[in-house]
Amino acid sequence: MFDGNEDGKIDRTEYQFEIVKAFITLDQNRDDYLEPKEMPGMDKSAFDKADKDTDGRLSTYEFVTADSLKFDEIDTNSDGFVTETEIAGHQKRH
Ligand SMILES: [Ca+2]
Ligand SMILES: [Ca+2]
Ligand SMILES: [Ca+2]
Repeated sequence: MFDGNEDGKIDRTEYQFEIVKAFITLDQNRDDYLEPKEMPGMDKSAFDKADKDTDGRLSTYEFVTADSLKFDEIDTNSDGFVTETEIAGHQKRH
């Protein structure tokens, strides 16, 4: 799902694109904000951290810059690519 050019690795550009796509998919009522109920998989503390203006919903910018979704956070070996393994490991930690 994350690997656009199917080389098993996702670079930063590809990753940002996938995050935006995920946002659009999750935004069921198309109001350009994600509410907690639109993201059942996200835990409350991660949501609150990402909700920087504390209005109870995430804008695209808040979502893309969320700590738990940061590229650098997922790229644990810092080679500039995220792999399936790194994503799986990241999901386990959150
Ligand atoms: Ca929404
Ligand atoms: Ca917000
Ligand atoms: Ca990596």
